[in-house]
Amino acid sequence: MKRNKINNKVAIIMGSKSDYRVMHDCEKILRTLKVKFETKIVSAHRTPKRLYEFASSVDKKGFAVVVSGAGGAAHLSGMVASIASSTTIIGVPIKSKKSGLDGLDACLATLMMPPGVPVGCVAIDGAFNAGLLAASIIGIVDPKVKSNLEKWKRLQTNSVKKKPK
Ligand code: RP5
Repeated sequence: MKRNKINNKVAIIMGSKSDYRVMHDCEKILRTLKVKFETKIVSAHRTPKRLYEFASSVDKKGFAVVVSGAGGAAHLSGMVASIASSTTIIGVPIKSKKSGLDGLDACLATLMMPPGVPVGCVAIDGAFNAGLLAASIIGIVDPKVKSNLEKWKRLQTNSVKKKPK
């Protein structure tokens, strides 16, 4: 299929509404950097048909990156990576209150992908950094996003005082 447009959007997905308290951080930084995004609940275990439909069309809908957050037995990022054709998947392991494993379960499930099915994994509850990473990927094809990210980093650097008092 010949493409006449550049993929420059981010899809933010999460396994449950309860993950939004973390994934909201990704929305915040993408909004700041003026990156286009859409947010959805897609569950690997509870909505497998929705997962398949989402992941199989993500590339042709113009998404360059999927930021995918899930807790517990977090299969979401890996399943999206297994179905999507070329979109980059950044997984956010979420500390689920129900599992009692402090997010280590989701971290290992997101990280330990077999060769050939890559998922980039940020820290537990690291949705903010996932947004920054997504923006840096979009910045490769979108000069405005690249310059917004550069400016944001300069401001961050300038905000660090030299002395503690
Ligand atoms: C995972 O189970 C979700 O990603 C969430 O982190 C966790 C708990 O989900 P809820 O029971 O709060 O819906 O699938």
